[in-house]
Amino acid sequence: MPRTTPLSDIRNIGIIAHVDAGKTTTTERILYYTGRKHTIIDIHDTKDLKTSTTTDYLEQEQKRGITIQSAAVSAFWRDKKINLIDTPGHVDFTIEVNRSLRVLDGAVVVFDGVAGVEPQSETNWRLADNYHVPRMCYVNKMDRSGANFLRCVDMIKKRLGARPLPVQLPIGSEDNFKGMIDLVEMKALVWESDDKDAVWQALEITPDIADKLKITTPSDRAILASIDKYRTELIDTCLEQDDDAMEAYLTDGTVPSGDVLRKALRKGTLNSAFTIVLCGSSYKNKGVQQVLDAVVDYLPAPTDVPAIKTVDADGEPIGERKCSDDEPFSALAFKVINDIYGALTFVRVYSGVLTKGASVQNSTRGKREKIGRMVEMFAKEANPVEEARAGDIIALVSLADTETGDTLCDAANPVVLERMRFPDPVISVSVKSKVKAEQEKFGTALGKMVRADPSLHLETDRETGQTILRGMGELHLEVTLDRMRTEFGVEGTMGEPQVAYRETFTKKLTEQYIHKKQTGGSGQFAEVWIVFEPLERGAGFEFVDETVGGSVPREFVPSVEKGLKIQKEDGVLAHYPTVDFRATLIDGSFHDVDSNALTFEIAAKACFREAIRKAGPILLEPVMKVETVTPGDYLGDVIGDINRRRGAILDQLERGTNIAVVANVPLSEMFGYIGQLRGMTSGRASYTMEFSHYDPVPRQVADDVIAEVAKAKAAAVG
Ligand SMILES: Nc1nc2c(ncn2[C@@H]2O[C@H](COP(=O)(O)OP(=O)(O)OP(=O)(O)O)[C@@H](O)[C@H]2O)c(=O)[nH]1
Ligand SMILES: [Mg+2]
Repeated sequence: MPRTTPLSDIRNIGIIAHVDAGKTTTTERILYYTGRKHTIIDIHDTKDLKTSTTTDYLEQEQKRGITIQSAAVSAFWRDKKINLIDTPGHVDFTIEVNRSLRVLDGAVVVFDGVAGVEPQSETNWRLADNYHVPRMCYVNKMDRSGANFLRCVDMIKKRLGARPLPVQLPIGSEDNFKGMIDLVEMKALVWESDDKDAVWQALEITPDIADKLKITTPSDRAILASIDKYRTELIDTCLEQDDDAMEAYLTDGTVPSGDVLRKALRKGTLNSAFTIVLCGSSYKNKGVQQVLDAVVDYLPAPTDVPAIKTVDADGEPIGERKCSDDEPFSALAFKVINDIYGALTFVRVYSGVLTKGASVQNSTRGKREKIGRMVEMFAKEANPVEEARAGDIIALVSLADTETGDTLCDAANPVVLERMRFPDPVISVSVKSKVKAEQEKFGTALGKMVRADPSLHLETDRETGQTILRGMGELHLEVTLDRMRTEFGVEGTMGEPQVAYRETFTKKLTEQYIHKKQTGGSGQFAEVWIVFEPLERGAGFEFVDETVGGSVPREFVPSVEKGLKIQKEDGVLAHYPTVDFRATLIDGSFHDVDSNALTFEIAAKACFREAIRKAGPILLEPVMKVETVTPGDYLGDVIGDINRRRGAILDQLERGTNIAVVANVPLSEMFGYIGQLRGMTSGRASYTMEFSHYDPVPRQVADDVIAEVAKAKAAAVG
């Protein structure tokens, strides 16, 4: 079967933003205007579960009016195929943005025209930077009271450190938002009404345009008075991208045509020289078609982005795979979900062609996978396909061994593609089945949830036997348990949320340990010398082998590493994992008969236990970056409360008519914050938080934590 859509006609894009900026609302309109559906469902109409938007189809999404999992849809616009992923804005589900950006070629960043750049817009922007994803900005909600386009553009410059380039200017705002000036074609696009089928007129821009369109607010009039200034900025910026146009302009003043400008805007967007900014109101159905035009005109096709890197076993880049049907097959699994059809593994094909029935290599795990059913997903709907080609995003049904982040490839031409990075969970709860007899079913369901979400971790507390689920936040854990009810029919209960503390070394030291046992005829023997030293925060754990002359036989070195890896999970202070240190095996000895993998593992474990006790162990706690948005009247109370929570105020920013207080606060002090904040501000303040870093816990507090843990363990065991 030949290719049906040329690669240059494909746009794989994501919609990313802070919570509630209007991503799903915009996606819903995109599906409507591209003819993929015939009605529009609004977020606030789904709470009774009778209807849902296309992408927020989970019960939990409908009820809460938020997106929880990213959903893929596709549509055609001007003969281009747009594969679009609607992502969640809530920080608890940041993994969904992370993995989407990993496989997408471009992104539309949506902003709330009133709030401007919010914390998650910033976090997602940085993620897109990390993955080098070209993007464009869309200032939505221009109809809301307090909307201010230019303030938002300014925040994009200051808070995101970007170079925003408006290609549109709003005509009016709030109730009187009428449309936008198209600075490329120099036309005023004016909508007749808010109706979804209302059409716009493209009017000439005349000096009396503000009067003609009945724009009375002074700031809105000022924008229309500055059209020439923004048009000049647009032309100048475009000329930087196009030498010929620049020359023509300098020689005889030739003003670049719309086509020349669009070409330059595309080039500048692809090389991230600037970020174009559009405006609109998705809810009032104004500007969405223009967003689609911009996606087609400016965002990259799969062939416009650099070829995907291939890596060695340590993750170091060693080569690349071009996006082409003629290269050997390679794809990255970026998401696994449990569906009525079974496990669905979403893959982005980077090169080659995959056909149904093929046998491919999972090069990450060294396993073969047989490709059975292949489907193209449209939100929750699965449409069978026979083949997938470079640039496609599809789902594979019921793979045996493939997990998120794995590479699938042609077995004759194996490669491993650049890996994905996952956020570390910071909060944990104990979970169990509500019905005792269903413990096993509950465990299976939990296993499936964790497999689908790499930002969840599951472990068993060695002493109490409790099942501990770690995640990104309270909402994340709550939603996970609730989804197990709706998706697997099992009900669970959860304990109080706990902070995921860590332990670490503060001193460097060398420790020797000899493991020796004589039982009857056979014995056990292993000796290790290990240097332990603290590393900087966030470094995790490093193991280095510096033995010479076979003092520890080569085949037993991995056992030493394994022993340390197991033992470090159970810290000496309060059983939390030990992090940020290096262990260097420098020497040891063995016995021809009595030494084996197990004896070296045991010796390493004991060596670690002895060492950390002497190494001045301390407790680390997750510190969150908290942003509280409050009306000015309550500022003093909000700050006082943050101080009481051991918070450090970092900044105060204007946020429309409100003030945003930015602070670092230990996670352990944030439980119950929302209730307190609402009480203090008559419900008028809100906050968001995300993990920032780990810091040492102050002595007094650490003593309490350690005592608490000991007490809880004693109670659970007893
Ligand atoms: N006034 C106004 N409201 C809007 C606009 N776009 C979206 N909204 C409203 O904002 C709320 C949030 O919209 P969503 O589309 O769910 O936002 P989202 O970005 O998908 O949110 P998450 O997925 O939870 O991060 C809903 O109540 C929408 O009706 C707009 O252009 N104007
Ligand atoms: Mg959404």
